[in-house]
Amino acid sequence: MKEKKLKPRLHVPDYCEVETVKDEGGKTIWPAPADAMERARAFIRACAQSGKPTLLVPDKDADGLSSGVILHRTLTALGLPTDLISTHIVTKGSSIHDSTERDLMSTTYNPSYIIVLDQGSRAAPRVIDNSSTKSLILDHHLSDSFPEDALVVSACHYPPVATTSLLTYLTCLPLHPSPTTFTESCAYLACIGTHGDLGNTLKWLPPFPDLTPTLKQHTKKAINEARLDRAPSLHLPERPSHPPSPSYQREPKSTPKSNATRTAPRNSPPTAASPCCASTPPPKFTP
Ligand SMILES: [Mn+2]
Repeated sequence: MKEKKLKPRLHVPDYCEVETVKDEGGKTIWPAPADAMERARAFIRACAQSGKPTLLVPDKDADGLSSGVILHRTLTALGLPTDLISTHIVTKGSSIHDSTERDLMSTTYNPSYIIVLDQGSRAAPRVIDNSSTKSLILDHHLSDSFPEDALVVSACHYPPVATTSLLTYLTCLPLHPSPTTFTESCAYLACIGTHGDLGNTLKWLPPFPDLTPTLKQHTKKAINEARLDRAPSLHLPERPSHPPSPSYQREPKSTPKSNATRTAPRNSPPTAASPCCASTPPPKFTP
């Protein structure tokens, strides 16, 4: 009597198949408000032209590291010498808001510009205690509170919520003198970061950009292997000639294989409104 046998096949919507937020003119706002992205571009341009010490603070997972590399390549393409760009990886178990990290970032690098990527946010004092340091935050973790005096571009309220690497890629794209060259050198990073956070079943439907050529060139297999290894090919910018230490690719000894906190996010596709931003154990980089 019941329709058990005739049950229609359920359509499981893809991550991208959600209602988008529209502006007053009915135009989709994605991956973040256009004016905020323009302000970020102005920040990045000014930073590149400043000739001053710049600090990148990416999260230590595939999404964060991919974002960092995209930004590093953008800044250097716009003329900032590589020796002026440093990268700080937050100590395991700490956040950028901890006083030890704030002191480290301030005293070790004394940056004029600081760009925080994929770290999550909360209400906090300035990113570092230096009133002349300019701060930019690119993120997609759900938050309405941010450090003081920072320029914030967040994708968190604009479904399908973009990853930070995708947000960074789309923010940087118009800045490049040669968009084709930029796409060739950075689109795969947006793919690695995005698959790292959202899983490898993502269909890349609009408003996500069509990165079919990139996914054909690098293959989903290569991209997924890279993100599962926490992007071992993503050398941090300041040490491009040094391959990651073996510990970068190994599970920490204390992490059992069945650890649910690690495996669950991989098997449970996140929703567009609530992206998976599961943190993974940090790579062993010493800045
Ligand atoms: Mn992320």
